[in-house]
Order: sequence, then C-alpha cells, then structure tokens
Amino acid sequence: MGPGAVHVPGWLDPARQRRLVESCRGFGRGPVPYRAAKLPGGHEMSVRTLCLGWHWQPYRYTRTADDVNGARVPDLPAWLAGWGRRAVADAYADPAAAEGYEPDTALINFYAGTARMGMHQDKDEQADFPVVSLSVGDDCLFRFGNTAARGRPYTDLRLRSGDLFVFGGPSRYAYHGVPKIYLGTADPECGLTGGRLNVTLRVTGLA
Ligand code: MD3
Ligand code: FE
Repeated sequence: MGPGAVHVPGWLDPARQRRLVESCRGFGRGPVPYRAAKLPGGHEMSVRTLCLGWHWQPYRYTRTADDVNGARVPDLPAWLAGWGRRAVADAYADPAAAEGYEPDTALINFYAGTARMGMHQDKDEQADFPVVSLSVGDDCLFRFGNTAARGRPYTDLRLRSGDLFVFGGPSRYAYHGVPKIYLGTADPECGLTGGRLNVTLRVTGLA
C-alpha cells in the first residue's frame, strides 16, 4: 500500500467486534436512521449510512440531518473517539502519532450483499488528519487507488471482520472503493451475518 496507509488485520477481537455491531444497532434506534444518501444527480447510494458528530451528505457536512428528518445528529461517543486514537497509535506503532488526534465524526456504512461503493476521494473534511476504518461482518473487496485519477493503478485486497485500516499522509486523498461484498463469509462470532459494517472515524476540521 502507499505511504501512510496501514492495514492491521484482526485489530478488533471478536468481543470488540460484537460491541461495535451492537453499538451500531443502537445508533440506528437514535434520532437519525440509517439511510441511502442521495447523490446530487438524484441517484441513491446502495450503501446505508448513519452519521455521528457531523452529518455527511454528498458533498458536505451539517449538524442536522436535513436530507432525512432534520434531527440533530448525536455526538460521537468518547469511547469511539478513543478507539480512533488507539488505532492511529497502533497502526503507526507510535503513540506520538495519535497525540492531538481527536476525531469528531463517524460515518457508519452498512453494506447488504449487493451494495457497492464506487471509486472516490474523501475531500469534504477541512483538515488532513488520518481516516480510521474498522470493518465487521462479511469480507469485502477493497480497491485502493492513487491520488491522481479514479482508475489504475490500484491495488485490490480483501478486508475481513476485525480489520483496521488507517489512511494518513499521502494516502489520505487516494481514490478508493468497495466493488464487492462476499456475502456469507463472516464468522458468526463477530455478531453480524448477512452484510458488512464499516465505521470510519474522521476529523472534519469544522466547528
Ligand atoms: C482512503 N468507506 O466511507 S473504508 C467512505 O468500506 C468509504 O465503507 C469504505 O470509503 C467502506 O468514505 C472504505 C476505507 C477508507 C475510508 C476512507 C478513506 C479508505 C480511505 C479516506 C481516504 C483514503
Ligand atoms: Fe471513502
């Protein structure tokens, strides 16, 4: 992978995977439900997303879910921000790397078996801190590209339940996507069968 992109397979043990799954179920019972974000052209994404901290809608962050029900989104829980800090320290094997890393937002993506995410860059944040990605449930094909263009060169790899990925430095603005979910591949002890959950922790740089 490119500089600043670090994959840590199995970073979450099964108990923490289950805790994350249960928490994400709970967030879905909160003020703003999981929803398919609508792209400016009118198409809906196949992924269902729930936001904490700031609400993401293509291509901006707001405090209220104006495209859903207008409710104020809940704050990012301190424990989840703490997981993000530990993830950065572990991925870079450097506790100092996490100093000052205070994620304010989580985007929680649920992929049913047919859901996909096209190649894109994450540029709506106004700060260039790393993005932390946690995966639980079915395996997926993750495509990690380059910063210049949506297409090749890219690297394909399989992400599994419990995997951590941190994207910082030059990798922060690389194109990436999820072309495929391998339905039914999750170990039931992760707490999720029949789909994939991905939680990204971000610093929006917004106030
Ligand atoms: C590389 N999510 O939410 S996580 C997204 O699995 C997103 O749900 C995918 O892409 C998913 O924007 C991929 C890995 C990921 C997340 C953010 C990144 C990779 C990234 C930001 C910059 C570079
Ligand atoms: Fe992304």
